[in-house]
Amino acid sequence: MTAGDTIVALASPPGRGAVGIVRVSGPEVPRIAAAVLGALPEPRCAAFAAFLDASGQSLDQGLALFFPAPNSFTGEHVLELQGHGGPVVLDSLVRRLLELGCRAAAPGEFSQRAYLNGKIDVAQAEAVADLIDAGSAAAARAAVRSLQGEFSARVRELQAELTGLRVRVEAAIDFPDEEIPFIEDRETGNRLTHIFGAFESLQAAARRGARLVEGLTVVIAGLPNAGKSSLLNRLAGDEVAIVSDTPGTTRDLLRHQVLEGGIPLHLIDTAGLRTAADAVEAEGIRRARAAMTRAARVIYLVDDALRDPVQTAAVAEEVARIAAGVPFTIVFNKIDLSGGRAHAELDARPPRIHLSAKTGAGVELLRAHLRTSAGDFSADAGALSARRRHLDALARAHAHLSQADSALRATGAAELVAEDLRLAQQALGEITGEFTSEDLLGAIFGSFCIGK
Ligand SMILES: Nc1nc2c(ncn2[C@@H]2O[C@H](COP(=O)(O)OP(=O)(O)O)[C@@H](O)[C@H]2O)c(=O)[nH]1
Ligand SMILES: [Mg+2]
Repeated sequence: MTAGDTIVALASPPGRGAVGIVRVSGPEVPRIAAAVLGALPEPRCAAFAAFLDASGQSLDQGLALFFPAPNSFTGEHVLELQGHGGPVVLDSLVRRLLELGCRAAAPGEFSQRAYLNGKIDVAQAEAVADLIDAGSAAAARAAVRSLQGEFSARVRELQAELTGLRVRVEAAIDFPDEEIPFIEDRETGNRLTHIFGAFESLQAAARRGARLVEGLTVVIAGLPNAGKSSLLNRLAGDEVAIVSDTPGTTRDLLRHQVLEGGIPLHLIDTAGLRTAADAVEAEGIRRARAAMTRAARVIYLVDDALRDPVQTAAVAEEVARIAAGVPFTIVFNKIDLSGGRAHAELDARPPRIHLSAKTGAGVELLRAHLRTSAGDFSADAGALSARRRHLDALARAHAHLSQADSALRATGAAELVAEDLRLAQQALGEITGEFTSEDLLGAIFGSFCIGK
């Protein structure tokens, strides 16, 4: 249990509600409970009581719950008061608790104490925040999985396997003359291969989870006047972008978020890709290309009414230019002018969709295509809620593993292998908080809301 002060905060959202909850945590809870309730309630039993001010007058009445340390969310003594959910009533209750010696909790301080007392690790604390902020049912399920420790458990399994391997490798360093664990034997390589496999499946699950939370960036690109801004407006269901038949109208990146199948899609409309008329347009085109390389999908728009060779060449050039691994969809727009039929060729490489941004014909085909391709990772199969921070740590650990692997193959130098394995393990430890710096912890918990 942390010997510290006793903190108080409103645990329910501010504003009016049927019930408002005030949470108190810390060593002074028994004294404070006795003062505000007249007596300390039985552990873990709901007690109906009046909440008293300094002169013994009732501020409110409601339920009181006492969770003695260490069996509470924070691991400290916790008191929960459930009163009527009016801002004035709750404010006077919180002020009474401050008067009794509590301190107002900082953002995320309850979770931070839970972490310090070994109740949850950092990844689980983050999952609490992600669950509260979940924007879709799939994101919420992923957060619950991480909260229940699935993500942390898989990180720890990997840690344990790395430890086993390090023991072997370090024995080879410490007892070079002994016949025991020989670094270059097949067993070491096998274990490393096995760890790689486990690693990649965890990375994939974390990546899917991060996408559920962060959403996907879909960039709309193409030649000027192809109808990119019209398509953005159509998908947004709103006049987000200026549509004009003057080429070069859109110069800056324009962003708009929509939900498709519960996944946030960040649509980006870009400047038309052509030889720029001026410096501003050139910068717009540079930004458009940069956005394309980072996109989860690029929608490349072509004017179906203009079946000219320039356009065909431009498409081929962009397909070649785009970063490998960025999925690409070609959309043939303006079928109302060309007389084309709204349809999708999803098996083509890249997939093609024929539509009209102006009339809306075929736009549902594009929406469905975006939903399915987003669904590839949102299918929720084992997605674990994860953040950028986790993905970065996993990527660093993976890089160290690869280095260990090549050191093993190339030189068999046990010292190099050992050091990379140690660094891989340390990067993994950052996820659960084992090797996380104080500053990083402060930043993580500080981003939570008060009362959490
Ligand atoms: N007939 C027809 N015109 C369209 C369609 N989509 C866009 N346009 C027109 O094409 C011109 C350029 O559209 P805009 O969305 O500004 O293209 P951008 O330069 O790619 O952003 C405008 O005059 C639009 O009204 C479409 O599906 N059918
Ligand atoms: Mg435009």
